[in-house]
Amino acid sequence: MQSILRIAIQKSGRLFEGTVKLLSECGITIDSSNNRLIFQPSNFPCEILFLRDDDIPKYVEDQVADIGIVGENVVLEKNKNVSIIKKLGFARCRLSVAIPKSEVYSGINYINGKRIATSYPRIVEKFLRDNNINAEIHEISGSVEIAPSLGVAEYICDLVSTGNTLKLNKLKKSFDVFESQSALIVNKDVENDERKNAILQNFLFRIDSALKA
Ligand code: PRT
Ligand code: ZN
Repeated sequence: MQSILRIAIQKSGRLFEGTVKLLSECGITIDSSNNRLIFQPSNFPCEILFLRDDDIPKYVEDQVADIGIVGENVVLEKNKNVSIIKKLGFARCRLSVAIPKSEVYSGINYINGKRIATSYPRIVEKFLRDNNINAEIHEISGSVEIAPSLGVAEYICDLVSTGNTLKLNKLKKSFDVFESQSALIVNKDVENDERKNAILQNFLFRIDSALKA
């Protein structure tokens, strides 16, 4: 049987365009036009799985996919048994704590005793622990920016790229918790499969050339 490498990528969203561009620069042409969940490119021995980004670390851990392309923020938050083998440079953002525009920020202890709304409870909890800050985490899965105006939390911790969303919600950044970019994750057993590993090494070589160009 012919070996193929299973690559999990985001089906649609902020990682999609950068992922397809990188794969194309690696000589892997993707046709996602007909809404398939699995696609086999004709020009590389791989299979592309289109998934929600949140599910990618688990799929890679469970060996449903051998490797995946996802944000470091999701890798850290999901805490699955996978390793980041390469940072890919696109979808850069920061996980930042933001406060109402009208407040005067005075250092990270400013958030002591407050409620922080976030979709990244694990990362934020670790940050609070490491910095001896006693704040309450209020987990929400989306539209985190409206939490302060709804009164469910004083502050938020969310991904920021341009800062426009914060501005629109009358918030401002106080400090960064984590810097993120897209990354290639692998299942630790891939290297034990000689044929898959050979395809992975070929893929990594192509990625390096693409990132250098
Ligand atoms: O459907 P699926 O679950 O796959 O996608 P998703 O909606 O969970 O994620 P998506 O597509 O929004 O983001 C995928 C990944 O892109 C994230 O996990 C990050 O690694 C990365 N990324 C880069 C961002 C941003 N920049 C970003 N700005 N993810 C989200 N945002 C959001 C942020 O949450 C906030 O609502 O954009 C808003 C802020 O943007 P600015 O430009 O106004 O600051
Ligand atoms: Zn998601």
